[in-house]
Amino acid sequence: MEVPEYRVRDPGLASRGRVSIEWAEMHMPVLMRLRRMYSSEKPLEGVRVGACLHVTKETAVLVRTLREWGAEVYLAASNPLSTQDDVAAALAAEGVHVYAWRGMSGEEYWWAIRTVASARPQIVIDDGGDLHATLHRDMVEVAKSVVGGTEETTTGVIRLRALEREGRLMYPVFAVNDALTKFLFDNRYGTGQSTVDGILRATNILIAGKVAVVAGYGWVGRGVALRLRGMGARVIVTEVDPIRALEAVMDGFTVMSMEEAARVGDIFVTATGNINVINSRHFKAMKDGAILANAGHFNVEVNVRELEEMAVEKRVVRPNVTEYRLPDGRRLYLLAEGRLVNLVAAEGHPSEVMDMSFANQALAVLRLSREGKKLEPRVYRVPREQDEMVARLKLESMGIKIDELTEEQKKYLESWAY
Ligand code: XFA
Repeated sequence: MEVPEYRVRDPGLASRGRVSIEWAEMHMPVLMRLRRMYSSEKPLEGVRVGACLHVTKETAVLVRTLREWGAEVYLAASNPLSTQDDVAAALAAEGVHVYAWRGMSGEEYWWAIRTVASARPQIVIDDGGDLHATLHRDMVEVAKSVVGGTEETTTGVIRLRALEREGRLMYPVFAVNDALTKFLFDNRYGTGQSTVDGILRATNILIAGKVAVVAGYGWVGRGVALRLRGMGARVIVTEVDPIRALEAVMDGFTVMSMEEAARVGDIFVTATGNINVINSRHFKAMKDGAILANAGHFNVEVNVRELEEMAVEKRVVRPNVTEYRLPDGRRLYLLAEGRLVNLVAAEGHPSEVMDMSFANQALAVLRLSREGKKLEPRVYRVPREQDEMVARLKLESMGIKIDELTEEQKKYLESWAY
């Protein structure tokens, strides 16, 4: 197979992409600090890194860091629609082997992943597990020479744990997703903010004084509820788990069933990870003008099919806002067709949270290059020290100093440990 140096939409977009990457660098201080810390050592000299990631300005900051450390990087898109074409062009112009453009076909998507795999990477970074799966399914000879890998998402980690259980995992993988400095921050603060951002960009409404209903009080729900409250909404939380519901009450939110909340809410945000959370029973009870947005699982939390069936009329009133008129004349407004409002109507996670995810990625890659050969083919959590290092560097970047235990305090704690 003829392997091109790179394949992108339009190499002419490179200069715009460079400016965009520099903007992300300004807001990713941990990754930039790590880049400088190991740049003279060149710890990845001669290492081929194969990556399957959303090709965004933030990913570019990670890729530039790995290259600064000496790596040769091969990069495929981890989703056919998430590529920022100007960023891809900038990376190609810098010598990254990038195979990604927005709107790739399914066939092109898998071609790009196979192309990255056929470069025989020693280290593999993935977001969603498609590159790991391709290596294990179709390119076993290449997988044999992989020293180790990382995985960015929950879905990918689940797929890798299944491989591990079946005894088929061929190299050690760090589950970057499970790092505290990753999932606690991107779900709560990344999705929390970008969801509100998406609602604002789509609707341009005033949040203050509105009754907002947040379905689900997991990390995403907590973040969304916190931010909506911060902007002056009266926030109602709905939950199925009694412990989480109680937490929401004690955090000062009003808790009730969706049945009740449906009658009083102005804005509804789903963040449960489940299906059919808002359905025809609720549509029947909602106020004229109610706004519906999803921050949870793809497009299944709001039952769009039932809304379509109930409606007598439907029209797009603004980008990402669809009005559904019900038989009694009430109008409901669905944002982003029920898909993830923070991706469709805003820009996903802010760079500052990707900073911590990708600092964990970079440190996991460094760890694999040093100790990968000694590790069993298992799924590993990132070590606590790494998590703490990322948090410390983030604090330092913000100019925040924290206390340290004295020797006396350490002894005191240890003496009570038994
Ligand atoms: C696109 C990401 C997905 C972009 C890219 C361009 C724009 C907006 C699709 C993505 C993920 Cl599925 O990036 C977002 Cl204009 N991200 C991650 C992200 N989010 N994820 C919110 O931002 C986390 C997640 C999601 C959606 C976990 C599980 C399921 C779905 C990659 C990225 N984001 C930063 C983009 N800043 C411009 O680099």
